[in-house]
Amino acid sequence: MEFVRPVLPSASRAEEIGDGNLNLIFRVFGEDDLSVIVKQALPYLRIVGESWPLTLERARIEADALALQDRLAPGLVPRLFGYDPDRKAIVMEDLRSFEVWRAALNAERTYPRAAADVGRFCGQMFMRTSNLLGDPDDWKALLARSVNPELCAITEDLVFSAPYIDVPSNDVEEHLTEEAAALRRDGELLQAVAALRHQFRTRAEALIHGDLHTGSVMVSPAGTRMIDPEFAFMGPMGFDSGAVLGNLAIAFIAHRAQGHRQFATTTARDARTFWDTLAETISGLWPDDEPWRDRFMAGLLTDSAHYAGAKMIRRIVGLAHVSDITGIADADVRRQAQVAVLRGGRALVCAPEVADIGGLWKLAVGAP
Ligand code: SR1
Ligand code: MG
Repeated sequence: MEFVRPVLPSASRAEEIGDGNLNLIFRVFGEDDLSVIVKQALPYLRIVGESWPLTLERARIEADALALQDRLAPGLVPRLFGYDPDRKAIVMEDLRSFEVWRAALNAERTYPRAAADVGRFCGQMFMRTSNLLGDPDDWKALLARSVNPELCAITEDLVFSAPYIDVPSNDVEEHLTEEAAALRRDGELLQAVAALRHQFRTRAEALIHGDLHTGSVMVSPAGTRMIDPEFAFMGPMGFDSGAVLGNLAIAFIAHRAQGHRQFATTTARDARTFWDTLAETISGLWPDDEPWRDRFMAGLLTDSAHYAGAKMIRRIVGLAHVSDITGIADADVRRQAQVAVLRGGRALVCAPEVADIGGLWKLAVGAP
């Protein structure tokens, strides 16, 4: 409690509130209904246990990323109040009046600002941490201090490798045994995913969030905040935009399977709004002396499609699943949604190129 006192002098009580995959999360209360969040890294992966050790350095990486995001995309991340290097703990703003976007989507609650805010966040971070703007020496310094090998290794494994091999860490529902085996035999898909993994490892385009699924976005009527940037590193921009689009496609497919047609349409609209706002933000920041903006955007769209596909597949046959799908109680309906997510994911990963956001969405969700 002591290390929270400089930020919240009346701190008196802590409550564990997190059920995340990696860390411990506490809400610390003080007087007058004031509170802060403390996020503490454990020396292992929480979802697996002590058998999967993990660097505590991720807390420092997250604190650094939060500070930079707050400067470059103001108002779109929680305020960082402090970082305790001994306890590997971050003290930050309590977003008590917000909810997790994935939970809101599951419950069919609409937040009109969310998709545009996430698009603006991505556009600002992509451009302002790319070497298209600013001092090239600063960019190289950012590259050097943002190396995040252990967390990247988790993504390389859980997104680009494990779902395509038969390993015990995969969590595959029995009714999907055949579909999972078919993925492992699909030569075209295996080649495309291997190329994507290589690109993820080698394309240092910008400081990406690294885990920007709908569970990493907090929403409220008044604003939106991106949380949990512990996977941040200098990587391909399309990995973040693909995460957003892939997770919205999962939400769409889950609602469509359950007969919630109207809300499914809302998630389709969110996907378009996200992309349009991202494109507008990039356009607004694009330097006048770089005559290849359209070419850049076309490449980003195709990359986003590929990464979206990989993110969809990993949530069905990999280790960590998503409540959009696991929350479907009827096994037949759940299976129908799971198969559609796998099909959409494959179509995206294997697409040679994508012409526009409408084309990406059609590949992702198939017949409307
Ligand atoms: C084992 S950690 C599983 C996943 O949780 C995080 O949110 C990342 O998506 C990671 O891959
Ligand atoms: Mg996370």
